[in-house]
Amino acid sequence: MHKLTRWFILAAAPLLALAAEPPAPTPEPTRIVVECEDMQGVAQDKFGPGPGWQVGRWGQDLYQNMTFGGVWASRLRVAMTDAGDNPAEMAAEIDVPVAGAYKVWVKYECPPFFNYAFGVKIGPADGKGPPVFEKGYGLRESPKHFSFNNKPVKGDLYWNWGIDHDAAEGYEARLAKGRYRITVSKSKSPAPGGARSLDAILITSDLSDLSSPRSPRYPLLDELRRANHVYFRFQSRRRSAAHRHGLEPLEPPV
Ligand SMILES: [Ca+2]
Repeated sequence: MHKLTRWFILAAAPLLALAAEPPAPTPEPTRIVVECEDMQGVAQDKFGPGPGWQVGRWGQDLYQNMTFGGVWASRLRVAMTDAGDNPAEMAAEIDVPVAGAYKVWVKYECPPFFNYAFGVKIGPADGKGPPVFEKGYGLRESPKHFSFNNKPVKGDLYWNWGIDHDAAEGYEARLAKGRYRITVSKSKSPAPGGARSLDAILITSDLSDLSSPRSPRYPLLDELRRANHVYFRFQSRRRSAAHRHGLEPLEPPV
């Protein structure tokens, strides 16, 4: 082989190797998920809306069960409370792995023409220090990401084929690395107010205007899937006496 050709091959080889490498994957955002039905303060033995926070069961308690067949609820459960403004809180502790700007999304049922006011507060888990995030959610005029929309919508959203009222509302927060306590409380709804039905909270470093920017058809659900928080629900095959006598419907198979 000619000396010059051999020199060219040797010199070009590293460049060819570089060119063949696949592009670096886009880094995934940090996603912190809290399922509302799992928060401390949710009465696990009470169902539907009550004065405190209780469990809402997919297929039985949610607004959407009463209006049409399409219902999207992460883990088939929500946290519910009635339309009142008595003090009632639920809380969870979270770890923020990296300091930065985050968006605090809450997905909840939002049928038109009502307010569903609640507050979200994030503060140090040890209680030493003021909240770093405090915001009111659930008002009609607040922009939200509704199903079948690819941009935030203010006001009420009504479908003539049924009331689809899945919505996510989110606000930015600046969080340092550390452990926090996130608290959700009932707050006074301007009239008319409706019972609250909260599915999940996502704290994400993706600051998009949409809660599920890679698949905006349904609020938040695609991001919850990408967060990949493994979930199992076990069901006993033994029927309780209430089931045998038809006093309590069986839950759908999962
Ligand atoms: Ca849920």
